[in-house]
Formats: sequence, C-alpha cells, structure tokens
Amino acid sequence: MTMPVPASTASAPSAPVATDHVSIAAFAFGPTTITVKPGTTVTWTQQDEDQHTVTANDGSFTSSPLVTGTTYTHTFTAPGTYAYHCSIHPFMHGTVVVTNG
Ligand SMILES: [Cu+2]
Repeated sequence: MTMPVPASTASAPSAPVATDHVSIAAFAFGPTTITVKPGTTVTWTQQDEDQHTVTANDGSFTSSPLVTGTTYTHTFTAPGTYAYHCSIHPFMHGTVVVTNG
C-alpha cells in the first residue's frame, strides 16, 4: 500500500520573490528569481570571500568583479525576463522579472 504524495510537497526553489535586493552568498544569488516593477533599481550585495559578477546573459548589463561587502545596482526600465549569471562562476544563475507594472 502506497500513500499518495500531495502535489504541494513538491519544492519550488525558484519561486519568484518581490524584492529589489539580491544577496550574493555561498556562490548563489538569493532570491534566485525576483520580480520588480519597471523603473526599479535592483541592488546586489556581495557577501562572499570570492569575487563575483552580475552579468546579463544577453550582455545588456554587467558589473565588474565585486569584492566582499560591495554592491552593484542596475535599473530595469522595460518589462521582460532578464537572466543573468556570474562570469567567474557560470554555474551561478539568477533572474529578474520586470512586470508590466
Ligand atoms: Cu561568482
């Protein structure tokens, strides 16, 4: 006899979070996916010992290598989905979703 597994127990680690602040820690962007309104300036705070960048997959924006305790900001004006990564550690991924307002 097996017990049914409720669908609600499925984890959703990339559930979008409405925030304009992203931390960079333990080789990960957190929250991984955020939602903002057009015109929002998003701030990334670098908390790792290793340097990281915030680099758009399409090259539309990028930070320089960020050392511990520094921040990077980018203002998103147009609605859309902006995937980014760390150019030093390409396995680090994040997404900014700019809503229609
Ligand atoms: Cu990195």
